[in-house]
Amino acid sequence: MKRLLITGAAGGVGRAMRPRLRDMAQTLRLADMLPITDADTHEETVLCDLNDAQAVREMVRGCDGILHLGGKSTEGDFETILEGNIRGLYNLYEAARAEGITRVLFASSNHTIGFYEQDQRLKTTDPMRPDSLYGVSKCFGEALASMYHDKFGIETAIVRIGSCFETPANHRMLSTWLSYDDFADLVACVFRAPKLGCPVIWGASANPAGWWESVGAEAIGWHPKDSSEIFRAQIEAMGPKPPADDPNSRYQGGLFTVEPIHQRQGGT
Ligand code: NAI
Ligand code: 15L
Repeated sequence: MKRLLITGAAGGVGRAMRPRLRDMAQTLRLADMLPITDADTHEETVLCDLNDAQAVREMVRGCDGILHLGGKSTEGDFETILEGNIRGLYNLYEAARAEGITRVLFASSNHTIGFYEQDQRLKTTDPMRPDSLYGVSKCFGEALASMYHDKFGIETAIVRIGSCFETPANHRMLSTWLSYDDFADLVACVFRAPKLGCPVIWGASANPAGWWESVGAEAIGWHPKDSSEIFRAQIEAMGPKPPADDPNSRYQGGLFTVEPIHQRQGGT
């Protein structure tokens, strides 16, 4: 691939992906609303707010694929989510359509299904049960990706990421953890597959404590290798698992299920 666009490249996952995706493309185009000042020679940077349609069009121009990580990544007020995750995603797909880009990896989230309880085992075809406005925005994103596939043939890997961090941080993440290496392998499989379609993929490592049926990515050759179990002793040493009625033990989405509806401070 000549040029791979990474949106949200200033964020945690974006920073972790940059070195791991070094050989995915001749050039990595790193985009974010925050400046990135440490670009390497094979990288170029673009400052872009996803809410700005014209800027998004320029951001995607000349790219061969899009790893879409940008947007509000936790619960927030509706306007912020509207700008980054709803209008922002619409702007991204419209720009991709106009510029002839046909493959995207969309970083969706486990918060599309966060109100399922932790003793439930889910398939990607189970109905959504979002736990937050953030989760609802990812449901919108999944629907938008599906429509752009059916109507315009743009292929998207809809990856419902669990918890993509260096290490799991609590008991819940022993079930949801996605290692950076497994995610980078998935990105490679998505952009190298001869045919992708628009699958929903559980973005989790091979965690024995996992809740999600591993479907959707076998066809493109992705088999996660890491396991959260190597961190179990460390997590258990931090303290006991919260009681069964604690949201972090009861619901797959954990504490997002008890987030209030936030109001934007200081007007719009
Ligand atoms: P992050 O919050 O560290 O990074 C997101 C980046 O998007 C930030 O650099 C931010 O400046 C940028 N951004 C936010 N609004 C924007 C806008 N309107 N225009 C342009 N850029 C904007 O999040 P992280 O952890 O790196 O996650 C990356 C993606 O993966 C996000 O879409 C998140 O929702 C999704 N995800 C992450 C999970 C995780 O465990 N890290 C779990 C599930 C989903
Ligand atoms: C997400 O969707 C968030 O982006 C991330 O910050 C974590 O909260 C993750 O889910 C999680 O559920 O652990």
